[in-house]
Amino acid sequence: MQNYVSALMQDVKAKNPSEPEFHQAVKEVADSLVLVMERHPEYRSAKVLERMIEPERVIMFRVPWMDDNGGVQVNRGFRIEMNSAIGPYKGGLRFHPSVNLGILKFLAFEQVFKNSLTTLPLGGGKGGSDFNPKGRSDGELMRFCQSFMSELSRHIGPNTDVPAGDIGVGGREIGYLFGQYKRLANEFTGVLTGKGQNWGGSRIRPEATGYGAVYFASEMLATRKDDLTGKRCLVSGSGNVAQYAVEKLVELGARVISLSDSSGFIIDEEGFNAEKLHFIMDLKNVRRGRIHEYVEKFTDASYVEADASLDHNPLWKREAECAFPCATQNEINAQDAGNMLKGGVQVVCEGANMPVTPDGASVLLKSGILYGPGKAANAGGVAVSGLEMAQNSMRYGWTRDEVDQRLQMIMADIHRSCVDAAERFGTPGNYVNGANIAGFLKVADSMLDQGLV
Ligand code: NDP
Ligand code: 2IT
Repeated sequence: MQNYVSALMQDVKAKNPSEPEFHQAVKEVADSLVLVMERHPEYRSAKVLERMIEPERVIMFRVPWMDDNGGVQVNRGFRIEMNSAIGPYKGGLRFHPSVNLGILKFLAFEQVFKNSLTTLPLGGGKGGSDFNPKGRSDGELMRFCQSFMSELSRHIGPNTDVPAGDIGVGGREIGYLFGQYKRLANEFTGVLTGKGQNWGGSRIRPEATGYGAVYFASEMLATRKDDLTGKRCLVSGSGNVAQYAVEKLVELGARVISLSDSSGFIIDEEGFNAEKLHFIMDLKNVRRGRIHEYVEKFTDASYVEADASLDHNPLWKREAECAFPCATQNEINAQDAGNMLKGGVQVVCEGANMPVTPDGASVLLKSGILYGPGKAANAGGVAVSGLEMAQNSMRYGWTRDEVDQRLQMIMADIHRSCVDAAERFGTPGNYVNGANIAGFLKVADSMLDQGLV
């Protein structure tokens, strides 16, 4: 069966050159599915995985817009409609200069499995642009979003494809995108999630990814009769996911000592509290500043600038019991993973998508610590997006408590599915295999039911 994986990977690399992140995401899933394919020849003969690797549709488009100086700017826009076997395409939009086809295909592929795990009827997709929002004025952002949506609007719809936020796309951007969609389509529908509270957004959606990751970590710890109280935690990133992971960790009595951005990381040995987090949220979301500004206000904390010449990130050398990578893909390599273990880490819970390299993941898996992969651990965000869609369909909104309860139930269900699937397919305790297998089976069976489409 290893031959099946290597033949598949050869084909993936030949057909999708220069897309290393996509190859990486496919390889991880294919490796997890070896035993599934052995036990279920019907998936092989129907070429289910081969079909899942091929997006149902890829949309690429020009995004022209005018900057504040009257200069013409041209960016590239994308939407990958990966799989609609179990529901409309669903997944975020990323605005970051590193965005390209391969990165969005990796994210769309991951999204298919993640969305399947949520228990909700959500297909998988992802999109975005190589547009860099940093340093752009509100006006520039709005004009970019309007131009982006002018094209995207013809491809999406509340029963077809429902985008949301990701890196560089938060409430402000969703607002501009929604406004333009509504104007073009002349209808008010739940075509995007992560909307503002006043115009159809679900309560807890901004918090959901970070909170969900913490709920997932609690579930993992509970299997060892442990919890987060008093645990020293490292968190990377300082955006949407990181901020609400910290909020929930602090609420549950953990001591969170770090945050980062692409320029460096801060360490606050005392741990964050509500006042410090309020400062961080204002800094990042309102003033749109950099994380190093934290140490100017809280002078006991320290800042370490990122050093690209190092083969490791010193953040992950800090002593801690839990790590929540919440920045971006491949931020933890094998050396970082080894350093984490030396520093006492017992839990790695991925708020970001694919933050650990394959070599790093194999170090973590061999160690026997609790390692929750992003497609399970960060599924709370898209799950509450699914709940936002349900509320929009009903033209009704649930309370904060109702949404939070559902989120907690969903994260517990995802955790149970991963544990069960890992056990059934011979690798108990391996959440990576469990998430890939459980996510795959639901989509694969639906594809078999629906014939060759
Ligand atoms: P934000 O844009 O709010 O924040 C991103 C954070 O990550 C920033 O601190 C940013 O720093 C840092 N970062 C981004 N790119 C890089 C890079 N190339 N190198 C180092 N640091 C980087 O994004 P989110 O918090 O929404 O997303 C974070 C991660 O979580 C992503 O992997 C995303 O795919 C994933 N995710 C997000 C969900 C959501 O609901 N938003 C749901 C599930 C997963 P800087 O400001 O310097 O760029
Ligand atoms: O990676 C992700 O799951 C997201 N960016 C959230 C997607 C969504 O549709 O809410």
